[in-house]
Amino acid sequence: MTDFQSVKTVAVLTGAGVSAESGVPTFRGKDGLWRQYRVEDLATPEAFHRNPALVWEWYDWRRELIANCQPNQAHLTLAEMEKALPDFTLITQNVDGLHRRAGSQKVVELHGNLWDVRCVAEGTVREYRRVPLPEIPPRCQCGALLRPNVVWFGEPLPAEAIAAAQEAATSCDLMLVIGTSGVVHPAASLPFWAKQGGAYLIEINVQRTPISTYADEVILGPAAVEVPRLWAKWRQAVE
Ligand code: BV8
Repeated sequence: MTDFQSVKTVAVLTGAGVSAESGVPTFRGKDGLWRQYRVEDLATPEAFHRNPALVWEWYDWRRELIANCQPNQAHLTLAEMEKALPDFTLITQNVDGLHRRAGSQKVVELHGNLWDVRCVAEGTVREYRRVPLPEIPPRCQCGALLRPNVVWFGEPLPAEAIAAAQEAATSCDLMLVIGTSGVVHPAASLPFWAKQGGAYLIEINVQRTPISTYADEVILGPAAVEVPRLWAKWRQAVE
């Protein structure tokens, strides 16, 4: 049982499962993300170099889908927790931007955000929310290709994001791990570092994962139900 009274610093790691009830398909679930492709085949610099139009078709499809999705009770509760708790860091692997739309301010986006684009020549990043894209692949004024400002397989995570995530994971008293299959590194090692740092580890997922083997508590259920339920218990315990 969690001793909420003694919790001072909280870190949360979310994956695609936290957005599932908003209608955003997960990566490795039965519905799979897109046609017959695997995320590992499309979300790579090589795939983009080989066929930028195909990779942008995938992102255009995801952007259009996500533009019509709303944050769910899990996103909204995490935004409420950030306001209520003195030291709270939300780390996400998701690129859908739903945590910010739910009102979370301090979000460490480990894998970037699919609403931002980056010029492959100049490296400049800007928000670009048009759906569907007027041209595929989109180009910068300089004429070079634009790419989604996300981290693809084989690419390093943004230095400041991974540093902030590691700092939060190794110094927190409690880490909540919500809706991740725990297979993509280095994000998947953050719960391990939290545990190593002495944190109490709670996992919320609809099924067990490699993280379940060392979590202190595994709550099996949908995030949109279990995150609000946990926060209600937490508030009651500290009142
Ligand atoms: C790097 C952005 C080095 C793009 C993504 C062998 C072993 C270990 C590692 C590797 C290896 N070979 C290669 C690697 C490294 C590789 C990696 O980890 N590969 C894996 C596949 C083995 N990692 C990398 O390449 C990373 N970079 O290592 O760089 C480096 C260093 C210096 C210089 C050069 C290089 C980059 C990884 C980032 C890849 N980008 N996304 C985009 O999204 O468009 S990853 C992609 O997977 C998403 O970000 C996603 O978030 C992430 C993880 O997936 P999950 O979020 O966990 O989603 P998933 O569908 O898997 O699971 C959903 C979960 O939710 C399930 O558990 C399900 O049960 C649960 N669920 C479902 N519904 C609900 C629910 N839970 C609660 N409620 C519900 N309703």
